[in-house]
Amino acid sequence: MTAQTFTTKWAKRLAAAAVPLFLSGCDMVVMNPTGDIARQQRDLILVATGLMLLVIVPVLTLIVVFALRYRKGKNPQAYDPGFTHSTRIELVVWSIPLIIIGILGAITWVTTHKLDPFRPLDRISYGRPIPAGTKPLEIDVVAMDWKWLFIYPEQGIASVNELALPIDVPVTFKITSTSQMNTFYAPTLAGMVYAMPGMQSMLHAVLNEPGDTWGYSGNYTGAGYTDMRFQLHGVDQAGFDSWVAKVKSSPDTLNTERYVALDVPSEKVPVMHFGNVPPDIFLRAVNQCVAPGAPCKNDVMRIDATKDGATHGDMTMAGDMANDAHPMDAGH
Ligand SMILES: [Cu+2]
Repeated sequence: MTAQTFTTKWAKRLAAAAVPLFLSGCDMVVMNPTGDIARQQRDLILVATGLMLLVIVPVLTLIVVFALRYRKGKNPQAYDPGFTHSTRIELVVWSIPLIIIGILGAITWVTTHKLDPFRPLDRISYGRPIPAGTKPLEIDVVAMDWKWLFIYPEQGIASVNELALPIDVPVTFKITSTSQMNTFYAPTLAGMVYAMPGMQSMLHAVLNEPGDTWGYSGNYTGAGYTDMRFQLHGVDQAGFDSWVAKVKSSPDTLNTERYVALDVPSEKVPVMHFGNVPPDIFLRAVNQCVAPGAPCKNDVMRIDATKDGATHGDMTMAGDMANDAHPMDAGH
């Protein structure tokens, strides 16, 4: 095989391998968000990438330019073996990266706090502040092996592997897991937030456009992981009300026995609706005491604290975390 045909062959192979990259452009959900938080995260990705390209593009271009311009025999008068220092070059190679790092650092600092999942929203979307008196919708998320349980405490309903969100309504997700560490991730809505057993993490987000998409766990958790996905329905208020009514009409109740049975590892779980949910089920899920006889972690901790005679105060795990000035870090 000649060098020529070898190169051509590999060029063709590379081109063929690149085709799916372009075709897959239509489901790059991270780049096509429908929620304000995910949109700001997308913009952050674009700005950070753009700033880094300010270094990468000139460097890659200069590699080629230097190779062509200073190659042997091309430009003999430019050959300067005594060269050691140029203040101009030093200024350029130090100042530009420092400026870029400064800008990146400032943007990262601001957005890290602004897009903190624990921080309540201050707008519905760009230029649309949250109307005074708006109460966010609370949805409690429980990651199980291998399905997602969504509890709507105000509506008294729950669903499995199906999440309906009214558009332009701020949502407060309270998130936990029953056995493994998962991440709650709806790419069009917002970034990933850890779901951990015995703990509660949080996410404030809002969906701005109607439509059906999906979410999953960003953490691999074993056999049933691949099908541990949920449908995400973005609907208007009327659509949400009728969805709630539909779920409410289900005769199934998420009582203790039902919850314990649901928590048993299972795969490819279909969508389920529960028309009735005990109000304390999520608090018990976080404290891992839904099963009859299981001691609640918050109670155990309180008793332990009293036994020591220590003055730890009230160490409720789920109770007041939402209002904590220093909530447990969501990302670690
Ligand atoms: Cu943790």
